[in-house]
Amino acid sequence: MTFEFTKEQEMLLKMLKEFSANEVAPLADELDKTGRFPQETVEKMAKLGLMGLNVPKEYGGAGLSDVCKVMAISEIAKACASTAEMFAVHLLVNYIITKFGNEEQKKKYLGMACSGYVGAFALTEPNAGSDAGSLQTTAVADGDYYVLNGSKCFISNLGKEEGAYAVVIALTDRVKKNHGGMTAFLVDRNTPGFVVGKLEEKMGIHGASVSELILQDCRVHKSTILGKVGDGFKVAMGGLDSGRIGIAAQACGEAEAALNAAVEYAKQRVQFGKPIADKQGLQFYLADMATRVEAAYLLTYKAAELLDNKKYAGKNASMAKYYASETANWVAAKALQIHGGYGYMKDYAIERIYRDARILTIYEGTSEVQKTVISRALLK
Ligand code: COS
Repeated sequence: MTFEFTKEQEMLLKMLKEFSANEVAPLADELDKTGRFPQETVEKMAKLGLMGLNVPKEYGGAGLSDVCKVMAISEIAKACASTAEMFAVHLLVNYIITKFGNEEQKKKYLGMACSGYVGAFALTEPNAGSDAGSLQTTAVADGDYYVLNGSKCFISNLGKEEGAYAVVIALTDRVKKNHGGMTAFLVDRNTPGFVVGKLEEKMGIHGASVSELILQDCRVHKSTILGKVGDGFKVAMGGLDSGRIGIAAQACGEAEAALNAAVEYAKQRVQFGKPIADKQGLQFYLADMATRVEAAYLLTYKAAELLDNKKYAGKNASMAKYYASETANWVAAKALQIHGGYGYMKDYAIERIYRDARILTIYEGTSEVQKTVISRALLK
């Protein structure tokens, strides 16, 4: 184990910091206010190779590790949570296609991913959130085709125009139902019957597109199956082992942004004749915040390294996601407190960071689901 980045990773970090500062941060406030999707950023990220960061080189990607993924998502998240959310979900879909896709699927979809076509992951349904095993969308075989019917909700990276393809989990066997009866499909957005429904209005991450997906007699060829028939739950859960590390990285970046904002504010805000940073009570807040941020990063990098070394990473991914997302919320709340009344106003970035952080303990598995995964791994 090493706590140092390699020379190549240091170069990547430098590029990421410049890109985040020059291209991502300047849009954060505007995306929050307008709720528009940052398409121009996606295109710039594709040119830099970021949209294919975790795609193997033979499919046109950068072929970088999960550790590099953590670096990339957290750097973007420091500048803009909405952009980081788009990126984290896109890299999750890349991971699923790389791990479970056949040659033809990899060539087509990973190629699209690298050139900036954003991917979506459609698991959640109105009655299947934490209990992902109870989904009801069906895929009925009809010769060489399957006909998909059902409705998915809260699907990230699916919006008015964005979201070119989605990994859709559906029931192919209603008798086996639950886990063994599910299959994953890789569905093009332009397939008839693939209908993007209501675009959600959210508390935070306004620039990230989150929509309903309605499948109405959506007929897909059997060649769209990802992995094997009946493996859908494993595809989803296996994908989330990596996806949760991505959200943990996003949480680390957002937590660090909140900490940095608090440090800056505490140094320049004068009360009782001195900067408020002189108050020991406040210094102790900052010390606790910084310690938790550091711990969140270490957990996240550890989980990523396990995945890179092809070891079981599910428990550590859940630990990282649980701790980092709770930390981002705790640190953002403390940072807002340090800003006092100004922190509650939209003039300061901490107001947005605080709202953006709230989703982190919920999506890609709530904190309670992460604790279930961790405790099951301990007790099995
Ligand atoms: N990788 C591969 N397979 C896995 C797996 C993983 N990480 N996790 C579970 N499985 C397999 C299990 O081994 C089991 O296989 P067998 O039936 O062959 O034994 C099967 O999947 C069912 O697992 P389990 O019994 O743990 O399923 P549960 O229904 O109890 O669900 C939780 C477990 C709650 C952990 C799961 O439903 C979950 O993660 N829910 C949250 C979903 C989520 O994150 N949604 C967000 C979507 S993106 S915003």
